Amino acid sequence: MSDNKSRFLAEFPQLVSELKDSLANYGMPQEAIDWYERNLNYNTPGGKLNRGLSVVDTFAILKGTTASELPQAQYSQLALLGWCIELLQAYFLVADDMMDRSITRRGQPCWYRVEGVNEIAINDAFMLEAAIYKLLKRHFRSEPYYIDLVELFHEVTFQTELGQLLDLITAPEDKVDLSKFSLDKHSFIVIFKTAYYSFYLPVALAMYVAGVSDSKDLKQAQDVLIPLGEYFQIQDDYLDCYGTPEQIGKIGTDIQDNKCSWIINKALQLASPEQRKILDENYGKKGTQYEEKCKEVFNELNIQKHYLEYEDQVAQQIKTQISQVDESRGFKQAVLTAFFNKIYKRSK
Ligand code: GPP
Ligand code: MG
Ligand code: MG
Ligand code: MG
Repeated sequence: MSDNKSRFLAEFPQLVSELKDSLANYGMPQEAIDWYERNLNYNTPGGKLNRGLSVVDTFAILKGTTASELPQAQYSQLALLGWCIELLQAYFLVADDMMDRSITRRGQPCWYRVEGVNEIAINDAFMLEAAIYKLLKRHFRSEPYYIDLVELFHEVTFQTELGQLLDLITAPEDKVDLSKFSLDKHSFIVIFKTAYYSFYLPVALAMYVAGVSDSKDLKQAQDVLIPLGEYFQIQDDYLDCYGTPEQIGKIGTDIQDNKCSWIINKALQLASPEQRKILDENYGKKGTQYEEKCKEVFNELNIQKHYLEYEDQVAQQIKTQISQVDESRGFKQAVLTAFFNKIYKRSK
């Protein structure tokens, strides 16, 4: 593991301990405190941690230094914000896995499938979200930008919920109608369900702390990070179909779940009437035999080649956009390039 990641991980136990203390202060019995601890540890730290690490990295770039050179107290403050995004992500994933009926996440059973958890996972998701505001209050209440941080988390959470709503109602379980899908609708869904919280949020948080938060700069950041986040979710859609569970830590569910994913939208653009008929008859049905039929059509259509073309084209466009960013007020192109490099051609 990189030093970067292990230093970040080393901050987490302290936060768990503070959150446990806050339950103890309400007089909660030990078994509830233990449950919360297990919820936090099972669902928060096991991922790639890209979102959390990016808060620290972005701040360092804005200050013209590196994460490893930040003094410990400052590092801890930034890492705390990073962990708040990871808590937001944990909250979303626990809930999303129930809604998507997923089996595994990060190479282990989804939380709701753990023995004895079941629907308690709903409340556990709420409590992961609540942890964000407990920690922000405790660590940032006296900062002039405290309310900006709180409002940003609220806004981005709502945007994600809007995206999730559209993701779900576009994929009804009982009524498959591929004519409801389109690449435009896909774009809206993924920008809202993924791009704001995964890409704009970490950068905007670091910008507030660094004092580089002119509305023009927040907009410049957003204008690049949203297409970058859209690209990231298209990678997620692609890997759902073509990644192995060992690679991605989860078993793809999009085809059987009738999801409006990039893959099916691309296939619909390219399919012959015969291929379209096969997709109409097999997409969104429970059963691997139906899923396999869809995958055969995707292979005939050479979806993988179209994905690589899309990737080249979007990479060019994002690089051009980054090169046009105005650095005169202290925002830096390098923040965006670092993000781009983290995800370009990812396979997990
Ligand atoms: C990812 O979609 C979207 C989210 C994790 C946002 C969930 C939002 C909520 C308000 C619960 P996905 O289902 O494609 O992700 P994955 O493939 O990781 O399951
Ligand atoms: Mg899911
Ligand atoms: Mg989902
Ligand atoms: Mg997915």
